[in-house]
Amino acid sequence: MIRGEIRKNKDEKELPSSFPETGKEEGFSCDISSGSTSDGNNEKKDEFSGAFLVGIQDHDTPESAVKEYVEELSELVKTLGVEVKGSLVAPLHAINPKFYIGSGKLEEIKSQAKNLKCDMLVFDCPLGPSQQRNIEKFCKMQVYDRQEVILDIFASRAATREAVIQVELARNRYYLPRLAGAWSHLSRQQGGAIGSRGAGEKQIEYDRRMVKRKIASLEEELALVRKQRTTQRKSRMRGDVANCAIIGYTNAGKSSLLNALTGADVLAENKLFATLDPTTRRLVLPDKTEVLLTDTVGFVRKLPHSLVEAFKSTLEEAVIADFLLLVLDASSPHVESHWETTLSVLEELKAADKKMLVVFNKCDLQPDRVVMTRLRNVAPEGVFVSAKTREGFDLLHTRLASCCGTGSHLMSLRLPPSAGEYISLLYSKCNLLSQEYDEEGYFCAKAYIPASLKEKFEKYGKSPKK
Ligand SMILES: Nc1nc2c(ncn2[C@@H]2O[C@H](COP(=O)(O)OP(=O)(O)OP(=O)(O)O)[C@@H](O)[C@H]2O)c(=O)[nH]1
Ligand SMILES: [Mg+2]
Repeated sequence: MIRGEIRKNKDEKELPSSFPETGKEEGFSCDISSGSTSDGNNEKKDEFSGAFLVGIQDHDTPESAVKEYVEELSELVKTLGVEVKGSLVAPLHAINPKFYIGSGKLEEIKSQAKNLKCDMLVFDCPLGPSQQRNIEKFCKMQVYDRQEVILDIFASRAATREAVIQVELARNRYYLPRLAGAWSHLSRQQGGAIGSRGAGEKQIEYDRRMVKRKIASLEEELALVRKQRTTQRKSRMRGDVANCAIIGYTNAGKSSLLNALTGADVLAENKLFATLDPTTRRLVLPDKTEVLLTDTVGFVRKLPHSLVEAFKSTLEEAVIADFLLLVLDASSPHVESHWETTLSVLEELKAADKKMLVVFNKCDLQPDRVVMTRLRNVAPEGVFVSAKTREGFDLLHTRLASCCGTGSHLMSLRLPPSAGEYISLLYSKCNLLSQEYDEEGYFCAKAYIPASLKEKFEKYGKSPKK
């Protein structure tokens, strides 16, 4: 693991013995500490005894939003298996190139974290490689930023070859600029004349070359896997059936909805990023319209760009779908901001103007009528469902059918005995309401025909019998 290697080398460094004295700065703390960790992935459970979180309050972000971000960061850290013992919000007037935040605030963070026996500091902002190193030296504890936490969660979730390569690629890209700090102690130990290159410097260059080579080979491997995915996708797209991507914030219930609608058995858990790989299942709606539903990776605020890049082919499921089913967790107090984030990730993927069916899930967990009315006002076209109780599924089916085209069409047909292929299509793909053979041996039927087949059947259409 690259991080481990960097850590190992970093730990050999001498750490400064004195710290700058600075005054306290304003700020506030939010109470997100928790005595327990999520029962999800325990990758880091044994590595760290506790995490201290640092939220960032800049001019543009309201206090309530900062608190929400810290709460979410807490969920992410707990997903890693690390207990969150405390947090603090640091004000940010201007970015301090050395520590990102002011050194006085950092002193306060260090002391609070030490008192709570934390050995992991997690910043809710992207830290530059040297800022991360400087904070580690200053606080004498391991420092993570939100991106690295998300990368680690993805790494622990990746199961298929494609997901493993994608995550490894993102992690290598993240750590490449961070290699410098790992060996700088060797350069310092060597001293050496100006112009000569220390052992540390040579080692960094060697490591950089290795990581770059690794990135190149991962990119090659990913290109191969993607080719296979594209072939599978093409065969899926060639059919008459509409493609719908289920998208939304992580933990909104996308996989649960796919399972409840289609009887699939996709892993649905109370964990962030339970799904990394897209799964496609066929759904036959009550009017016999068929639709292919694809479950996708969840979105989150500040999704690391390296991950968006690496997961592009997975995320592209949303781009290539005929329409999107946007799942929102109606029971979350942050449902509106999750919606905004989802839209901004879609914008990044250039899929924001796709036809979209908004679905509020987990309605069984939202007893507050006021909240429901507010959501109804925000999204009058939204469908309110529960993947658990199947409440709202009738309307969801109808809306899905209408997204698949103009829905299905009621047609009266008269098919000659030679049109056997069409008759079997009527049985298999349409909702047959009535059928009879007339005196000339023609098959007369009244049926709901899916939009995708309407044109095909039109030549046998006749005006409905009175
Ligand atoms: N009560 C209730 N719980 C639900 C409902 N839908 C999903 N859940 C629960 O919410 C949690 C997350 O569900 P998932 O289906 O894994 O969510 P997801 O959107 O696929 O999550 P990621 O794959 O992590 O992005 C699980 O514990 C589900 O059992 C619902 O309608 N009602
Ligand atoms: Mg899922």
